[in-house]
Amino acid sequence: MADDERALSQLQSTLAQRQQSLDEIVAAVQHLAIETPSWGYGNSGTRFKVFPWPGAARNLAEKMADAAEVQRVTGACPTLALHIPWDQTSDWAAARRTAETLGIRIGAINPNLFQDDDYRLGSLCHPNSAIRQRAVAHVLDCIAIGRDVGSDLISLWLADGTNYAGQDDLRSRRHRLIDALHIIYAALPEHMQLLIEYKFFEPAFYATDLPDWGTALLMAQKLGPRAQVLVDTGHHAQGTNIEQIVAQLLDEGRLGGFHFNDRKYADDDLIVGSHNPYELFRIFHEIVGAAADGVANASHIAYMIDQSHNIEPKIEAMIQSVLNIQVAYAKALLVDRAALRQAQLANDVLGGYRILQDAYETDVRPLLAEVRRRSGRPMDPIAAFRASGYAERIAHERSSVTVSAGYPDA
Ligand code: PSV
Ligand code: MN
Repeated sequence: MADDERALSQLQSTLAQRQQSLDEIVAAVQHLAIETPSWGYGNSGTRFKVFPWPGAARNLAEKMADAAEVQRVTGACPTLALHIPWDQTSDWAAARRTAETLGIRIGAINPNLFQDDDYRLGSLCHPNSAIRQRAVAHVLDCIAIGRDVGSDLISLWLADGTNYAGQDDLRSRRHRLIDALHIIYAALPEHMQLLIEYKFFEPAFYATDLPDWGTALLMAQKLGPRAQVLVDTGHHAQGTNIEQIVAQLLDEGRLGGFHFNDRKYADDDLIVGSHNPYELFRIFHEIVGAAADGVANASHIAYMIDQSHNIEPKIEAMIQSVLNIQVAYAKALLVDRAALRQAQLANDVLGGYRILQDAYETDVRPLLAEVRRRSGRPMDPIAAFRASGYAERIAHERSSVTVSAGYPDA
């Protein structure tokens, strides 16, 4: 018996003793869909320097091709998020067909309300109504794009805020935001959801208009059930307990989705799970626990990656994020929930902690190998990507023609 098979059958008997099913866990990981961002395939960087990556995608077609490659080796990334106007195109029906031909679909549409000169003092919260109207019109255009491409998600993040106390009236800005969101929500087709993303600072350094999950939740509650909160894991102050936010939003039925990435300091947008894999595990533990308790919201979450790389190879970094997410999710699925409940009921402070540790410390590589075997995907997606020659091919092909990158920093 090979090592992986032996480890898997050992795990299977451990799980059976606890009335957990290996097949169900494998199936759950197989069904975890993770959306990748178009902007993660193009050249990006910091305000100091953008290092061009050989073969980095320069337009929507190339981003779709790269996303399809990630889907090919992982089987976990069937959709691609777009940012408009970075990914603007004149023929959305054709873009939709191209995606489908490549074996993927277009996912969340992200209206870009932070790039134009007009938005220096904000977009939906700008003091001038003409600029607010322009910003609303852009979101309405994005809703129309969503309809054309068959997407059911508008993902809204605002850079709006102020840099100095007294610069603008905080409550007036809030009222402008509420008014604009009402217009946007009213324009959503039945099947579409509005995800509201928050971030505590940057680019605004004094008061961001959507700074935290509480504000985003209040907005969602004012709008209606199809307005949901999006948690970007890089958008909190250091030390914030993100999994507790996740638990609260699940309980309110308002956890719309995630932008996964990791950070050491601020909104670093690094590979998911690269710095704090335990936090990612704890987040999934809350979701898996809520699902086990029958919380409906837990099975309607849009899992998305939002990362952009400075020095990393783009596609490999994306695949690595997907693999790290699968590891954290698989470990969360292994938590012995019946024993955990017992420990909690018995006020056994460290008992509960040890049950989580036991799952976290389990080597899930044989389990994930089984997921890949059953899904017909390569055992080692990064090795498969490297062996495919795709990176070399695009580096060659994409160096021969110059095309606009559709990314602000490029
Ligand atoms: C803002 O920092 C953010 O997280 C939003 O989701 C934007 O759409 C994205 O990054 C742009 O890279
Ligand atoms: Mn984000």
